[in-house]
Amino acid sequence: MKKKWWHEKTAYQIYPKSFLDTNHDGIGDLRGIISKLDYLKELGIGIVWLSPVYCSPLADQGYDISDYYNVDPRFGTMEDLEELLAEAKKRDIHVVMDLVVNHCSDEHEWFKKACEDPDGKYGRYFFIEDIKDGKYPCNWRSYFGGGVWEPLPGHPDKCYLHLFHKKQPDLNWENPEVREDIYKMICWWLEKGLAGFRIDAIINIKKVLPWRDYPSDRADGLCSIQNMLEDAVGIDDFLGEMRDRCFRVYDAFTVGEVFNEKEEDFPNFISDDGYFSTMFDFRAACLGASEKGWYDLKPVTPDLYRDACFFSQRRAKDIGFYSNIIENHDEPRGVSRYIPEKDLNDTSKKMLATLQFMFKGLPFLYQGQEIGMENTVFETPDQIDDINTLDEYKTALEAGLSAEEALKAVARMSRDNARTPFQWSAAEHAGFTDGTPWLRVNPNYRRINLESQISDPNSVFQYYRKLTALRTDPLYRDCIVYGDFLPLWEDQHNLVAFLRKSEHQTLMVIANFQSEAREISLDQPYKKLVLTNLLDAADTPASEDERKDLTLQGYQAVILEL
Ligand code: TEU
Ligand code: CA
Repeated sequence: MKKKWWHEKTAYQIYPKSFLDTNHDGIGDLRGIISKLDYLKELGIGIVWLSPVYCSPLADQGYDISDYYNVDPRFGTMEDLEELLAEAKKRDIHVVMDLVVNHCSDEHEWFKKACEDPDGKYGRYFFIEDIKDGKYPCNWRSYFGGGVWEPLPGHPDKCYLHLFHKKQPDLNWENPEVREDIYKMICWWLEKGLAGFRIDAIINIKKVLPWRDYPSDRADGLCSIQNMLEDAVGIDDFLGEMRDRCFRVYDAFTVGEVFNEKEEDFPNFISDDGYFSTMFDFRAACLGASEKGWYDLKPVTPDLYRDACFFSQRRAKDIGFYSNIIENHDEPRGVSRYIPEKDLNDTSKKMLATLQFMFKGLPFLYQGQEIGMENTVFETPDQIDDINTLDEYKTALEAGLSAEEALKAVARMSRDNARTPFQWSAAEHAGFTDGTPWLRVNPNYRRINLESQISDPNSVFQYYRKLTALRTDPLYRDCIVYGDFLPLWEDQHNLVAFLRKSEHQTLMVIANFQSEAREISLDQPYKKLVLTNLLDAADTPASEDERKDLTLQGYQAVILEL
């Protein structure tokens, strides 16, 4: 694996709508982000990914783009964005934006023209078909519920394809003109000084053609899109072309949002000559998922969590770098998902953070993770904003759950958990806005907020700062960034332990993923306690015995130099 400038960085995802509002409209904006660049620098961030700020009706919060070349006025102006890029550059922060090209918005010019003339040039930008005898071309279920076909506005005998929401018509990648327009747009942004892109939902660009049905898997008679993804062949041509025409020319940094790639394809995605620089590791995020829907989610145990992370560590090996996450804007808060509620505290939060930073790969924080933000509470269904959650709520009701049960079930997984405004302070609306926030602030903001953590040396925030600093510390950098991953004691219950090993150094990471203390005996006394999440155990003990026979408290994590 060739070394790259970005390997040593820590990355951070901003969900602009919920980051910081500066003009009282209750919606986060680019000026808010600019004002917090120093904060991100202080946290040790070197790469920032902005979720979409392009013009959009916000049906899916910006993942439905109506103009790829402009900033939505709700987020600011193109001048604001240019200023953000320039100010970030001054601080050695590389900015990447979201590349959403599986689909656009139904309010995009292309789609409007397609509706005007389905047989013309722009009709071929989408997948438009005839409705024959009242039947749609195939029985796939959209990710956000219902079928993937929708009657084409103005043409009741025709329909168009949308794998996501009906306001997100899929772009036809088979059409070379579409690809040319997309590449032109990508290069235009890279020319502007963007470091690269996070690439949305990209596995979906290749469809199985001609359209075909698969056996239905729910009472609605439809089938999961998963079926067609397994059958689809030929995505490599598209991804290779995009890399060669765009990313390679500008030496761009790219991170793919890739679910469900085929095992044999993995090296093509993130090896030295891969389609992307890196891709997210979603293996833990997918744990417990059920074909039936969120209401049927299976619990995630510490052992399952470990096994998922270790699987990915082994798989990436020397091939390339995964981007490691514990959450993002599509997931509940990682601390609420992976730690039992009764054990959710600063120590357990720091334990998860330690693991994320000590696995091989690029650590990707999601806004608010660094202060230990938790899932929010939903008292009534009308507090749900997210289209995905609303659909899952409906699915749960249809499956026979009571309204109360359904709400409880979807609350665990709701994407809104991650989308509540950033908790800057204990002031009204958590200091996010002095207007009315677009989404209700998590009621726990007086307990969990940045302001109180900045001044507290033992806070979750200050612990994250230690982790980002460790990653660039000349004493450990080489081992943490490039050291081999070697799993330990996988037969043990509720224990996540491994070595990171470079030519000159071995670090041992042990996380006691349970509330009970546990004893661990090493073969040799370790040399140095590099970091622990326990407040009163920060110094390396003098006695050899204490450095050989360890007692780890509940949720204690240690990084030891051997
Ligand atoms: O997500 C792609 C995706 O596959 C999601 O449907 C994901 O499985 C789901 O959100 C989990 O709950 C990307 C974006 O990250 C997401 O925010 C968008 O809604 C989606 O694409 C459509 O653009
Ligand atoms: Ca605003």
